[in-house]
Parts: sequence; C-alpha cells; structure tokens
Amino acid sequence: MIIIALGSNMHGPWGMPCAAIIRALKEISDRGVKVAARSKLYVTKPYGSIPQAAFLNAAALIETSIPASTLLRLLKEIEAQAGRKQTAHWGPRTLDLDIIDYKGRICNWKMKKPILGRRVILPHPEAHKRAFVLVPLQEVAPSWHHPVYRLKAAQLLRMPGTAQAGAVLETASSSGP
Ligand code: PH2
Ligand code: MG
Ligand code: MG
Repeated sequence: MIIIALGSNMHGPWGMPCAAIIRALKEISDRGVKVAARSKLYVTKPYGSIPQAAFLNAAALIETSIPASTLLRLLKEIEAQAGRKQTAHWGPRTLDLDIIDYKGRICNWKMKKPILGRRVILPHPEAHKRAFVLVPLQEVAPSWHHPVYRLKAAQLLRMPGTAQAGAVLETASSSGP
C-alpha cells in the first residue's frame, strides 16, 4: 500500500487550493502512476507556529512499482509546477505532496534532519501526530497500520494532542474518482 498526503493553503498557478489538489492527482496519473482512491478534501487548522490560512488536505492511495525515491522526485516536480517555492519551513504553500507510507517500508526513520530535504524518510516522520494526515488517510485506507507503531489511524488519533494537531474543521467535498 502506498499513501500520499496532499495539502495546499495558498493560491498559485493552478488556482485555489482545491483546484491545485485535484490537478495534482491528475498530474500523478498522467505520469502513469495509478491513483486508486482519493479522500474527500478537508479544511484543516494550520499546524505549527506560523500564523497562516487554513489548509485543504486530502490523501490518496497509489499503485505503482516505481521506487519510493523516484516517486518522491515525481511529486517534487509536480509541486514545482504548481508554483511551490522553498520558503519558510512549514509556511504557506501552493501544493505539498508527501509520501506517508510506501508499502510499509521503514527507511531513514528518526533521522534528525533529512539531508538536503531530498532523502526519502519512510514512513513520514510526523504523520502519526497529525490529524490532517490521519483523518483523510483512514478514509482511503481503513485497514492501514502505521509501519513503526503498528497502530491504526483511529488509534493514533486517540493519542494525546493528535486530534488537535491540524484538526479537521470541515469536509470541503465528496470523494471523487
Ligand atoms: N502542512 C504543513 C504545516 N502545517 N497544517 C495543516 N493543517 N495541513 C498541512 O498540510 C500542513 C500544516 C507543512 O507541511
Ligand atoms: Mg507536509
Ligand atoms: Mg512536503
């Protein structure tokens, strides 16, 4: 199972956050990577210390045989096309695409800082603490377990603080193709 998280809280070349997320999913499948399912779009409270606009977040289930590092490169290319600038860490962004889990693989886990931000860390080092990742994720992959903690999304969401970290404020859309 491969799961990616999508997020946006800033208007960019592909338009409003909802348009950027839908377009990103199309770009992924146009590059021959199958998007098997996508969640609804969720309006979420910005997580982190930077004051910024609410995010739109979603998750998608991906099917591909390309390696995680190649998939990451492809996602970074799509982010760049969507006008992503390397601004403040955790600042506003037109599009953020993160690999949350790649076939249950554990790789560079707990490494303090990803070298130059390019080395893939699996699973995503913060996903288990973020409602804006876990809520959409459990919609597309109800049977998913965190590869390191061996807990389901619903169990992780019951950990202290997790449901409030980037809390879901409302559902912005129904799920689509
Ligand atoms: N992404 C961040 C920082 N904070 N908060 C929400 N709600 N959603 C995000 O996608 C998000 C965030 C940096 O990647
Ligand atoms: Mg992110
Ligand atoms: Mg990212």
